[in-house]
Amino acid sequence: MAEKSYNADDLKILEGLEAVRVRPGMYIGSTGVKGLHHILWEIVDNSIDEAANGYADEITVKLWKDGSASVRDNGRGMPTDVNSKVKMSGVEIIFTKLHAGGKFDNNNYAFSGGLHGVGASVTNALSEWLSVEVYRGTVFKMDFKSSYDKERKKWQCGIPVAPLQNTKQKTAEKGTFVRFMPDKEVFETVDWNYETVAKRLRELAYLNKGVRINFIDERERFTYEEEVDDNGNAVTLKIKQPAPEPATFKYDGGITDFVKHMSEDKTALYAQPLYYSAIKDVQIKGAPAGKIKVEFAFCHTKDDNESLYSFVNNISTVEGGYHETGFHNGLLKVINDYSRANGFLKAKDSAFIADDVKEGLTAVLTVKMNNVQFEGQTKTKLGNPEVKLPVEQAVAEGLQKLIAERGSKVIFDKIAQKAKFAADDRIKHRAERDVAKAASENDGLNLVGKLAACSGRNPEMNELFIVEGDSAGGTAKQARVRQYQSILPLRGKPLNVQKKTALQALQNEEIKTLISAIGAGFNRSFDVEKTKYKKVIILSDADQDGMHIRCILLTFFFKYMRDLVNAGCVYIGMPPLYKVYKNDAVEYAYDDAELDEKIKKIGKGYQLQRYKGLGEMSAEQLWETTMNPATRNLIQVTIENAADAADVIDMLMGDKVDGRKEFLNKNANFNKVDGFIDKVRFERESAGERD
Ligand code: 0RA
Repeated sequence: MAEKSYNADDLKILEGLEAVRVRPGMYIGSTGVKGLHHILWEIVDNSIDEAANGYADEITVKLWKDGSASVRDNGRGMPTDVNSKVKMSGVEIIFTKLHAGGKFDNNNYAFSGGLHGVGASVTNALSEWLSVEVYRGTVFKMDFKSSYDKERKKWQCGIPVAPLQNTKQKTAEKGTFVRFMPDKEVFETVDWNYETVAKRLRELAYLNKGVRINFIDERERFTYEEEVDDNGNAVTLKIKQPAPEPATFKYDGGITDFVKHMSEDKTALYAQPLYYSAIKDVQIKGAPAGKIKVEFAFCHTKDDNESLYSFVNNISTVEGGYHETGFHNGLLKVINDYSRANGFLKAKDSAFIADDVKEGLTAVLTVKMNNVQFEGQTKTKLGNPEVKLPVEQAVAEGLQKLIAERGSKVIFDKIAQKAKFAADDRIKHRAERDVAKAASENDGLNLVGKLAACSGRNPEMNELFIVEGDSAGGTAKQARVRQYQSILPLRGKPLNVQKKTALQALQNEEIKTLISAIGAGFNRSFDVEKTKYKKVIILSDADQDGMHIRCILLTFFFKYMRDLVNAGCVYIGMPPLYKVYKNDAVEYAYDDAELDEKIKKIGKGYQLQRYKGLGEMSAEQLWETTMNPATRNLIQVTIENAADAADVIDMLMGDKVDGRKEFLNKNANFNKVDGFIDKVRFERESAGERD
């Protein structure tokens, strides 16, 4: 791409940073762990834009010991010249003015990272400090700081310590380095999650072929063990764990490599994924005529399910949207035409429906465009209807070109054959829906002796606890408030539905019971409006088995009751890991960090109990720590967590021992539930009458 002339005069200026400090949620969604990572993505996105437009090919993200994070790229370096209107350097504008940057005039970059897109200034506003270095012949430096101005009763955030300084120190390097310390006063947690960062960086590397992305995590990590000293007192040992090795992500095959990776554990019907990319015109309502870049890669596997990862401007659109519809339409149209022309569909056969061509489809779809509208519960659904047609056209045109290529007939024959099997199966197995319906309706029959149902009939209020083990189930039954809490104890491990068909799943007793208990159907007939519980809470032990059970259940919900997850009705209960006590004083700790805090609170001579399972708790303790809405911790499951659950099972139970060890090391603290979920604490005025 030819360099466009660009300087600080092109940077647009909007409003001040206090607004961000006053209402962080407006800019970054939440101040939980998601919001925390959001301010890192803002910085990463800038470097990705620089790379996507051909100016940089290496990005390094580092998590420092002190809790700060940094992003380095080898691009052109942020503009260091002074904007003649505002008399500020480009760097200062980028970090102190909202929405500043080349992004919004669409001149400097063809397309750039969307949703995030609130700009690096938001990261600055929500950081204790931020420092920038630009390497352009010499090293330029600038520091920013946030503090509370007591006199003016106002946050001074992201204030330059001094103007951009040219240190005159010569450098052969090029690019930008940004390091910042998230503000502990803003965020509920400032604990970066290794997996979240690694997963996103890997994804970005797939989406930006050839770009090398390094990830270094230098933070110290500890685990705690209890021991009894010579005098019989409990002492807690703090044990330092090794930091993970630096990781590098670089994929010369881009999304084709992504598809290969996604189908690694599956049996592919053809070895090389199909790939195409095209640029189409698009006319978004209320915006000037524009372009949309459509890129996709896919293969078919022997799986029943579709796994489609779609992205808009590098942002994962978990909830789908019009680009996915366009993709499916294009694929369906071409496969239908091909199948008619090549005898896979006879004159008497009706055309395939989308589900038929989706079976076993493993695909990545990415679009890049301007004027994106994100919708949905988690703002991960593409809401621009105008996108559907150009995507459909790009896909149809791409597949037709691929069909015309030598050797590809074998592949399309396999796709058509697979669709035909799926269609036949669909027609034969209408029965499935009837079975599911029956399972939903015969609650009285199925549940005797298993479910301790609540007496209340208000789904808004009602909670279903799915409890690991009969004995913990018994304790939970004693602990509950009968009026609105139901207990479903699980005997052993539920069926892992990942590799099972819907019909096989329905033959499993535990699963039937679960479907009956929730009472809203199953799979395609699932209707979230009918759920008897607005909170379905998974309660398992804080160990590997417990994690496995949790993942199996999440996989089930993801696959067969996805709308229940989408509606935010699925939760993970968090039993405490420790009890710290002395005489009558009792404190519970839900993770290791909290343990330190609670030990300090109780003081010298404390005793420590580490809970190994729910079964070790009395009904009173279980109520107080895990079930009482006023005091418990619940984690609301997001669709992303549920989607990840199947991968976690593969890792835990599969034969790749190395992956498992690594995963367990990184997630040693099981109670943090795979890390990346916002913790919610519920308050309710009255907890109700207990049994
Ligand atoms: C706009 C123009 C120029 C560079 C950048 C943006 C730029 C921004 C970031 C943010 C992180 N890394 C970055 N790298 C580059 C070019 C300015 C010029 O050529 O004068």
